[in-house]
Amino acid sequence: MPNWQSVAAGGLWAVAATALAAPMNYHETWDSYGGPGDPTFLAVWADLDSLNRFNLLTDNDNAFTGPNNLEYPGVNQDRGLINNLADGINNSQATGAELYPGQWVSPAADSELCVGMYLYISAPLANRKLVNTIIVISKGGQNVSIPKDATVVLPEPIPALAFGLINGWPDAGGTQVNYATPYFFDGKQWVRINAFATATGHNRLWMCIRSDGSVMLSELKGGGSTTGTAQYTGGEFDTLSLRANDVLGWVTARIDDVFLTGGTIGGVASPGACCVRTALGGGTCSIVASQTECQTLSGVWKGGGSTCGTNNANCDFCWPFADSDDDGDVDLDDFGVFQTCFTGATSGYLHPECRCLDRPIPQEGGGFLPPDNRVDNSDLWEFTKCWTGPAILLDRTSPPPGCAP
Ligand SMILES: [Ca+2]
Ligand SMILES: [Ca+2]
Ligand SMILES: [Ca+2]
Ligand SMILES: [Ca+2]
Repeated sequence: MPNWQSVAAGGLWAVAATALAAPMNYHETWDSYGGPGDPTFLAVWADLDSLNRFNLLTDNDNAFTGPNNLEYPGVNQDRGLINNLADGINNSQATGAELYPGQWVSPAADSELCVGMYLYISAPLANRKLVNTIIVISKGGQNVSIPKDATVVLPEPIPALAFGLINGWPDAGGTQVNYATPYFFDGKQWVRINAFATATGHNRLWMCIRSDGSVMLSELKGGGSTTGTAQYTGGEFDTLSLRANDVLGWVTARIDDVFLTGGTIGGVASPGACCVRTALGGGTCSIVASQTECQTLSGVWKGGGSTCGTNNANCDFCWPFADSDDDGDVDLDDFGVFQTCFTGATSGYLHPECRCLDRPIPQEGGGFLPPDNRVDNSDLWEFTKCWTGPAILLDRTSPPPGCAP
């Protein structure tokens, strides 16, 4: 005979759907900054690994959006900038971007995450081999440097993907031959893109990442795209960075219209209600920091921003009714609970918790009548439809046919 007070909490709770915000729409044109020393500019785009900074160029030539763009000035130096999205992208000019401070973004199956930039290269083809310019999206501030050797393959993927013009590498014979070839960093290595080339003047480079690991790489100015495969597929990107170098210091590169769009936004724990069943029909509700914390309590997460309601009305401590002892399965122990509640044709519950076992009554023509205030053969039939047997977990999100857990 089960003891109502000692029925253990536990079992595998179904994971509630995570509420998703609108897709990311971040767009940096540099135009709102007052000049190279603007504290806002310095704060949003911080120094990268103590590298020299890109210049913030206050002019409006070359068909960039005015009045500013970012310039690699053609010096023999590594230069870079980093935008820690986790600290907020609230200084961008993007409409709505300030809605997502402290977030990360991930590609979603039905919403690819795209990152890109406008890239202007001053040099003619013969000198374009000298400059390297990349955009990096990464997790946890992971850095991707511009290596001296394109053949390096990391043993494990690092949480970063990058795309850009990388031409300052010698071929196997020591000669620099890659005059205009974009490269893609897939998390483990740099992959040469042969499907299209960059041009002197304006280029528009896009990298669109999907949750299945496929990555579309495009140059939209001259036209051309190809598909790559990411070795890092973990998403949760929180950092955007830009790097450039030039092996001789001859080539000016300019960057504008950096964007980050699409994907799935998440990462900031939004407190919500967590319902922990301690016995059939009863339990506790508390506001916890995250879905993860609720799962560690073996509770049912009601979603970010949810509340417990008056007298925990937002919790359904009857669910799933058939697993009365909350051990995940529906077996004879649960049937024992059912027996203690069985009233037959007599109205009224033998214990208050027995209301959980009084189920809606299916009708022949479809539909249900409401529970009838007694636990009888009709309820037994509903119970048996959820039967799994000992130690076989009831899949609460995909229960056995006819079972309404
Ligand atoms: Ca601009
Ligand atoms: Ca059970
Ligand atoms: Ca009934
Ligand atoms: Ca059991």
